Amino acid sequence: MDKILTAMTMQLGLLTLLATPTAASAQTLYHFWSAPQNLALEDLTGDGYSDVFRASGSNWYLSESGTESWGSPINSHNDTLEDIGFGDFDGDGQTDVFRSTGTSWQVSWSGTSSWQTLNNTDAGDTDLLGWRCFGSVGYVLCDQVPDLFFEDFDGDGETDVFYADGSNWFISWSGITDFDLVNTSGFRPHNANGDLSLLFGDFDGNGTTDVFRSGSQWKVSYGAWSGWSSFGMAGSNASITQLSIADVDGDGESDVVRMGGNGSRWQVSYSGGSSWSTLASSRTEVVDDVAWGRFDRGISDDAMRTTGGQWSVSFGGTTSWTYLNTSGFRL
Ligand SMILES: [Ca+2]
Ligand SMILES: [Ca+2]
Ligand SMILES: [Ca+2]
Ligand SMILES: [Ca+2]
Repeated sequence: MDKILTAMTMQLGLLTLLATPTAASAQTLYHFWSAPQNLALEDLTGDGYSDVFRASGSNWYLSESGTESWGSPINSHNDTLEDIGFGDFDGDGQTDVFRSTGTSWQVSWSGTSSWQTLNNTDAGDTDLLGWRCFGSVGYVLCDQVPDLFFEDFDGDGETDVFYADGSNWFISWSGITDFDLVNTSGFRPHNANGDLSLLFGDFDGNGTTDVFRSGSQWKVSYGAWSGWSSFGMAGSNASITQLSIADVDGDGESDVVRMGGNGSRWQVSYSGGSSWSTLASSRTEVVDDVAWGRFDRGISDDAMRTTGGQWSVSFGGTTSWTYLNTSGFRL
């Protein structure tokens, strides 16, 4: 996710309370986070196909399986993709929608219910977005970045909530428990400068989500509780922003896909352990141009793109682009 989408300069005002300028004369630049994509691919209906979710600012809409028309709104919430997260917190196979009010976490079951309280503990006090502020000459730069991440770290089929405070990693199991301290690490999904620095995937295929670090030697924290392990992992000089995590061969282990910065092609490192091989040639889309979902009964993740008033899919990221739907709404 790109950290900077909107830049606003604000003089001393209300929002200054959110940051700590390094000097009284320093000007503070705020980069407010906005979702990198305007559509989300989530299985809210629980049939195994990804649905395309859109939030208009007053309503939520769903294109079932990405092939159906939008139809009537599934809900009348005004929360947009900047304000919400996705996970299956009750493990019924239907993705639910999450938000934080700042004092509690709330869930809209399958995206169709009213907001219900999920968590009122100290965990629930944590917000979806946080600030990273750092000094430059004459300026303090503040980037707003996601602070909560939604993955299944114990493999029970219920999505858990991950939070890193710069010293420790915490997980709220199924989003309903208080934060459990699971690891001691200064790494955060976005670092002190607000740059993306961690990704998530299941690289050993045991059903628990692992935490991934890029670099010349990739490293993984299994289940977010183990120390960093480089055993069996490859590495690359590719920027983490050129990497996307998906299971393109459907073996249950997450693969690392490189999009951009290496010619017009996509490359793959299977399970993050093999050296690069070509996944698709003549492929110019970069990470933010695509989203991964499931659009057929195959076992691999499929890439979706939105260009020219049309949605199309590359099955397993390898096939040529195949028509999915006609829509002017873009990722
Ligand atoms: Ca659910
Ligand atoms: Ca879980
Ligand atoms: Ca795992
Ligand atoms: Ca795989």
